Amino acid sequence: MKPETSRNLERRWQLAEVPAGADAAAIAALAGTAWIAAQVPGSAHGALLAAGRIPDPFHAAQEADVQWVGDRSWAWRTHFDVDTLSTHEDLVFEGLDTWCTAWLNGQLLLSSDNMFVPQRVDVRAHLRPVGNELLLRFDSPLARAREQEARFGKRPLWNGDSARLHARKAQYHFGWDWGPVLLTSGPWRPVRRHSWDVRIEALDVRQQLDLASGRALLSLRTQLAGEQRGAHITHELLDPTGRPAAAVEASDGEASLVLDHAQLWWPHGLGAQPLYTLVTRVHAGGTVLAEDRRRIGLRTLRLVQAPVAGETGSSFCFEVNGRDFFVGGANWIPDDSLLERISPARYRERVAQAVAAHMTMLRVWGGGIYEDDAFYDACDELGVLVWQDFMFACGMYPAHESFQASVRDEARAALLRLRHRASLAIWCGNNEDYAVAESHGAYGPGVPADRFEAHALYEQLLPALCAELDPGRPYWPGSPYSPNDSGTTLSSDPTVGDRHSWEVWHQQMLPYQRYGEVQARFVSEFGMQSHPSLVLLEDTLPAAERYPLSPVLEWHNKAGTGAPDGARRLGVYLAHNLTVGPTLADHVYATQFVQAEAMRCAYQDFRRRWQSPGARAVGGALVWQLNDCWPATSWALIDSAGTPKPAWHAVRRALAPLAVALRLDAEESPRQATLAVMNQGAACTLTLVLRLFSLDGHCLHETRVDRVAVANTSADHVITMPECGVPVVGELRALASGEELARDCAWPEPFRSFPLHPATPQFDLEGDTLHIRVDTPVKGLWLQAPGTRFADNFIDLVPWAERAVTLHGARPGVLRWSALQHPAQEALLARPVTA
Ligand code: BMA
Repeated sequence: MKPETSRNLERRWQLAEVPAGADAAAIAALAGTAWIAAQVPGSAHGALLAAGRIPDPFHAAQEADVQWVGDRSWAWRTHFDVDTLSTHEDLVFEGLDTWCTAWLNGQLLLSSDNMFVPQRVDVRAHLRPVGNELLLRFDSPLARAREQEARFGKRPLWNGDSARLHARKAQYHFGWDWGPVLLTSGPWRPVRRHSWDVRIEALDVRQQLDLASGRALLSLRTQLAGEQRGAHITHELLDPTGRPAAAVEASDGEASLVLDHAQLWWPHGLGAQPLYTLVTRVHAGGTVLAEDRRRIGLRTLRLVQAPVAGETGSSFCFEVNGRDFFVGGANWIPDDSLLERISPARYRERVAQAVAAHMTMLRVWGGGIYEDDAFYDACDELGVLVWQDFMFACGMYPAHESFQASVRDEARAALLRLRHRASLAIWCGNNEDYAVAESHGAYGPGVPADRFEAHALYEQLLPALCAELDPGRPYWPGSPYSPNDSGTTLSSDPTVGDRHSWEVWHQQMLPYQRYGEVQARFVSEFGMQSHPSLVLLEDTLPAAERYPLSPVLEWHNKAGTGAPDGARRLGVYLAHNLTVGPTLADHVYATQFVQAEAMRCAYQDFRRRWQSPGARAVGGALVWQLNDCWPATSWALIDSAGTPKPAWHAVRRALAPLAVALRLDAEESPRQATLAVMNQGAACTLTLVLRLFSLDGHCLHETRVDRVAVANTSADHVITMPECGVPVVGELRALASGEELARDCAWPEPFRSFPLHPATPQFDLEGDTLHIRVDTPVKGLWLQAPGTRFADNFIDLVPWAERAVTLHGARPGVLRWSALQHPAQEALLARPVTA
């Protein structure tokens, strides 16, 4: 018997347009000139773009010019030779997007219709030593989805063409309220040749961890395929430094490993992320025939739904290794419309940006994909929990027999691939499908269950599969979802389950200052739009379109159902809060300002309600959305060029292990100041310093109070302030042993009603540190310089209190800065060196 080998077929691929339904013979008969070079993994759009056959759909409004690509059928081909043959010669297609027929040397191999289901075909009988031809035909996804829709019925949905509900294809490809319509097709994940006599078909690793003794018990079940006579299985566990920690031989595929002094895996901020490597080998006659290596983290995780002291309902909190914590995080969408472009380095960079903003959870949203391994690797390594939706979003999906069979295969594949991941925290049935059903009277109190067919997926099929294949992990039917045992609750119940708080932006468009009123036990979505960076917009918009509300700028804001209304909603938030200047730069700053302020309020007010043990009123908050898939005006904190917006800095400050929030009550008399302290860490004594300034920069008042910040709590300290007689800017700092640990400022609002004095900030660069001083209060100082990253940014400043910012990357000679009521301008930093 021979060891298995696996080779990606990634070379010599070509692409050609073919008539709908073309068979292998028709494809083989195409002229050589019909073919262009293609990449696998890849998409037809990607190949056409590389060959210069289509314009860049992200530029200007060129999305419209490439729509024909999604209406056509595309053939892919490659040729390969083989040497010696094993008992089994498989072609493995890790992902085919979406309606695909495959032939090898003219022989039909498969037809598939679900991009999330990997396919494996034994092709031994069809192989020849040289010149094997593999052909794939991908049909127009829209045409095929519409055929299904005609057969099974049109259904209600939000976002995209209604036919998408019948396509097991990333739903955002059909267009979303932040993304273009790009109906890709192609082998989006690797195609490989797998030669084997025996292989590991499945490996189940279950852990029991005794936190008191530090002892871990791993129960391992291995399932093999192929010739098993004379084969035996061993498992070796390597510790996080790569040294052998334990080993065992399996009997009948079963084994267990015991590890004393287990090193625990933690979300970052709470502890380290040690990853053990489990190496499973199949041996025969002294040879290793097959091997599986996976990294696992040892930790317990619970979803806690317990009473909340003094309130109705129950909490929704995550607890790792017996320690509960406020989960600050974000929703994750695919980082590009063309999936093949998201490199492992890009995944890593994006997850690292979440970590740098102190986020501990990313929700892989149901309208995208079960993410690439590189994403979960980054989450495992950097300590980010993953809320994993199954891939359903914003619609009333069918649940007929063949659809369920396809979903079963897809869910099984996702479960088997991901269930060993330390980062994986929870499986979730769908995104907002209950809410869509509710809005159509198909779900809710007193409505018969069969009005909402897909509840069979979310309440039967998926939980049953999770219980079978990954029983240790929580399963949640939908996001949002409120358990409705009593039959009286809806998916927007703020006292139980998770909730999407869209009263701000969507629905009644509440002022963002009122986020505190639209809380929930776990706020799994909320958000505010802004433009991407000016640099990205200048890249995206033709010169004549670089002004506020230009048609092409609006093209890049997809928000709205039916007709886009993003610009209108954004306009309301701008008008309510600011006076906006006339240039595109002013508009970018203004939208980003409003988003940053909204996120500051939201994260602070949600986190304040973490409170104390037994009273975890809000267990976490995930912003809609972390990232973008193209240059867009959207709710993202980071634009599609990877540039963090001001809101990212606001979130970073609000989620810091120790954070403060300041609220000045302008209406009460005597005036009150609420000093909120959110402490994720150990108990500490803080000096809270509150200073009040007039808008023209005089310090009117200073108070210092010492308070103990109890470990893992959020607490409000209310103090009475003197009557100052004028509008004031407040600055709250938390000091420990003289060192500033956290800071927040409060301003008179709405901002547009309180003109600020013109400021002349002083910038001094000393090594990597930028020292900034102002003579009058400055709100939202935004610093930019090409190639430079600012450790802190979008900063509020009060007079003469210097702030120091560490710079990474290029040391700028010229700094571009803007601030509230201060349009973008430049400051010279270093005098040119003279001879
Ligand atoms: C949500 C998400 C997305 C959408 C976002 C913004 O609820 O689930 O469907 O993009 O709101 O509207």
